[in-house]
Amino acid sequence: MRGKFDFVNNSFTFDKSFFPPMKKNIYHRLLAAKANKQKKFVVLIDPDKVTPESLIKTIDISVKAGVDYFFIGGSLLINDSIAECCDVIKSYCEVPVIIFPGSPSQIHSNADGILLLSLISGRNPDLLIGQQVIAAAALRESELEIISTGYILVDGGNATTVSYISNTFPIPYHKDDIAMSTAMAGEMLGLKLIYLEAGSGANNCVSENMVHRVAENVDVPIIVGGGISSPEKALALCKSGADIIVIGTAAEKNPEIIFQMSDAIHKSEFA
Ligand code: 1GP
Repeated sequence: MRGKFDFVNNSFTFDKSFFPPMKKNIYHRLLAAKANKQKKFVVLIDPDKVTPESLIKTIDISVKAGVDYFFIGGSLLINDSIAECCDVIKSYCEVPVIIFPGSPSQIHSNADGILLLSLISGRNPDLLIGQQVIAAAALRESELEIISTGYILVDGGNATTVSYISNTFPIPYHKDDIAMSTAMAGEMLGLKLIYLEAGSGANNCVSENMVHRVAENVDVPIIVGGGISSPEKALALCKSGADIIVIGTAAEKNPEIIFQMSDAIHKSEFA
C-alpha cells in the first residue's frame, strides 16, 4: 500500500514517492484492444456513494476480478472527496484511474487520465465547449492523459441526474439513426471515444440495436454505460459492438457482481 488510511478520522495520507511516472498510454491500449476484439470492463466509482470500507472492498474485488479501469466522478458531487478516493485507489492497486468528470472541479492530477467530455447529443454550448475552455489550463498543468470523448445521452426510461444537471434532452430510446449520426459527427470532429450513456441507474440501458448501429458506423472505441445490471446484458452489448462496458450502480448494490460481469465481458468469444 502506498499510504495510510486513518479510519478514525476517515482520512488518507498518500505517499507521493510511490506514484509511478505518467505513461499516457491508456488510449493506445484501448485502440489495441479494439483491434484484437478484446472488451474492456470499467467500474465507476461515485465518490459520494462510497464509504472507506465499501471503497476498499470494491477495489479488492475489482483487482481479483481483473477489472481493466476505474472511472471516478459524477454529474453532481456533494462531498469533496474525489481526490481522496482517487488516492486510495492508486495506493491499493495498479488499475488505471480515469476521471469521468461532471465539472472542472473534479480534475485531480494523481489520476492517470481524464475523459474530456463533450456532450454532443445536447445543444447546451456550455457542455459542448464552455466547460472545456474553463478546464484547459488546469488540464495542461495536470499532465493527465486527456481523452476527448463524444458523450451521447440516450433515454433510459427515467429521469437521470446527468440529464437534469446538463440541461439537455437525451436521444429517444429507439432513435438509432440519431445516435449513429451524432456518433459519426463526433468522430469526424476528431473525438477519440464515443460514450453511449443511458444515465446512472437508468431503467433501461442503451439498446443492442443502437449499439450495433453506432458500432457499424464509427471506428473509434465505443463505451456503453448506464443501467447495465446483469452479466447477460453486458455480454449482449459487447456482442453488439460495445468495446468498453461501465458498471456503477449494480456494483454499488452488490460488489460481488463484478466477478460475473468481468467473466462475461472478458469472454474470448469476441476474438
Ligand atoms: C453512469 O454509465 C455510468 O455514468 C454507469 O451507470 O450507475 O447505471 O451502472 P450505472
